[in-house]
Amino acid sequence: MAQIYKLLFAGPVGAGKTTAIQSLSDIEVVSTEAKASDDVRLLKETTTVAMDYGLMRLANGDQVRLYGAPGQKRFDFMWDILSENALGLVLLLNGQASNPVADLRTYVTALRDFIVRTTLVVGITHAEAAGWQARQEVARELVSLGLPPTVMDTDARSRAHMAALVTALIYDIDPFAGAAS
Ligand SMILES: Nc1nc2c(ncn2[C@@H]2O[C@H](COP(=O)(O)OP(=O)(O)OP(=O)(O)O)[C@@H](O)[C@H]2O)c(=O)[nH]1
Ligand SMILES: [Mg+2]
Repeated sequence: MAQIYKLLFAGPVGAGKTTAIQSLSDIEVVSTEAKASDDVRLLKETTTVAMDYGLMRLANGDQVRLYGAPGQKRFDFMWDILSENALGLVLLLNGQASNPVADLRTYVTALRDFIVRTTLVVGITHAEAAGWQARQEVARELVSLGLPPTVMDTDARSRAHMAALVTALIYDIDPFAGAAS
């Protein structure tokens, strides 16, 4: 029988959550972009204020519902709402940010209950100029947090990269996904 998976994308402002969902979705993405104010203005023109929604249709008929959270801390009440019934978390971290490991800790702390109940993969975005150190440091931190060190260097604009992340997550949730049934 066809499965429906619900996944949450989270991470700091500008990490590429909205971009990732646009790369993956087979339907037009529902977004809530608004003009950024104050400190976020320095980083980007617009920011997600409530959620992104997209849908992937897999070849075997399964559907993956993709929810993107706002990066801004002041919308963190949405993180809990969007994680409800989700089967896993794709955490995107900007590899060129000043401290990706601190960003990892922030999100793992905020979403700890959800992560422990479900599963987590981490994509280092903006990785093309970030080098491998960010990935290595994030992998090390995941181990010390007692979490699986599933972390990849990615570009959120690449459908192939984002599909690799989602596939890793889905196989972790259901090792038989895609098998003939
Ligand atoms: N060079 C590069 N640019 C990227 C990458 N991922 C995203 N971008 C760009 O970064 C910008 C911000 O991406 P968004 O998808 O809006 O970021 P977000 O995580 O949704 O941010 P908020 O909604 O504000 O929290 C966009 O212009 C993207 O095209 C990447 O891996 N490499
Ligand atoms: Mg966004």
